[in-house]
Amino acid sequence: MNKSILQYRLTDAERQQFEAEGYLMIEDALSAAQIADLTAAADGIYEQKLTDGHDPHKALFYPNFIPDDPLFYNLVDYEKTFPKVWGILGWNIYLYHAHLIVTPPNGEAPSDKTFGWHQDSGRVNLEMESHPRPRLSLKIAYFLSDTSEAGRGNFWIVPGSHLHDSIERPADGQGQPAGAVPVLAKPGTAVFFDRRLWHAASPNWSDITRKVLFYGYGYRWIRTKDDMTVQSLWEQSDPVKRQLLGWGMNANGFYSPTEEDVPLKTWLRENSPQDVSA
Ligand SMILES: O=C(O)CCC(=O)C(=O)O
Repeated sequence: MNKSILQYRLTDAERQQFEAEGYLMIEDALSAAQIADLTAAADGIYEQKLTDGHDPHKALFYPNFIPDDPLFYNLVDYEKTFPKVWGILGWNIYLYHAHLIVTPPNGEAPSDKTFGWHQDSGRVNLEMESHPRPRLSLKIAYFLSDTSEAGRGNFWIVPGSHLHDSIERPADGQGQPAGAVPVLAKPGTAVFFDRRLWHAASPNWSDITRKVLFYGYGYRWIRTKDDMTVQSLWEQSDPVKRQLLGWGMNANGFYSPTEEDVPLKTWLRENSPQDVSA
C-alpha cells in the first residue's frame, strides 16, 4: 500500500459526522473516468442478467461481484475511502460482503408506500443482547448514476438512527418513519453508513436507471454474507489487500490475530502509528 493513501485519513469532522449521524458522504470520490469504466462493467453484468431472464422492471441485487472485474477489485482498498474504514473500525477488518444494485425505472406512478426499512446483518440484531446494538460493520455505497434528486431509486436513511434498536413505521403502511430522508448523491459520491443506521431502498420513479456498488467491511471474526469467492485474487494482492480479501494464517487468527494475520496493523504501525489501537 502506498503511503500517499494517508492524505485521505478520516478527519475529526468526518468522525464526528459518522458518530453522530451514522453516515458520511464523500463527493467526487470517483473521477469521471472511473465512473464511466465502472458503469460499463456494471452494465455488462446487468445486460447478461437481463439476457438470463431478469425482470427489466425489478431491481437487480447481485452479490459477490468483486471477482467479475479488476475495476471492482481495485476499489477494495481504494485510497480515497479505505483509510476512513480503518479510521472507524480499526485494523482487524476485511471485506465481508459486496453487492451491486441496479434499479431500473419501475414504470409506475410515485406512491407513498412505506419502504423496507432495516438495519443490516439480519439475525445479528435479534441474537446479540446489548443496547445500543454494536456497530460491527459498515458499508461504502459508490453511486455511479445520478441520484441527486429524489424519486430516482434513492438510498433512504434516518440520520442519527444508528443508536436506536427500533424505529416506528407508519401503521397504515403509508409514508416513511419520522426523520427519513433520501440521500441525494451525485455520480462519484461515496456514502459510508454504519450497519445499524436504519435505511431502505426506494422505487425508481424516474427514467434514469440507478446503479450503486456496495462494499461491506467488518471485523475478521464476522462470517462472509455472500459467497465472496475472492480467494483466487490473493496471489496477485499485496499483504494488506490479501487481509481485506479474507486471508488469514489459521482459524484462531481471526479472533486472536498474530502480526502475520493482520498486515494492515503492521503497515499502520510503521506509517500511521496513531491509527493503531490495542
Ligand atoms: O439499494 C439501496 O438503496 C439500499 C441497499 C441496502 O439496503 C443495503 O445495502 O443494505
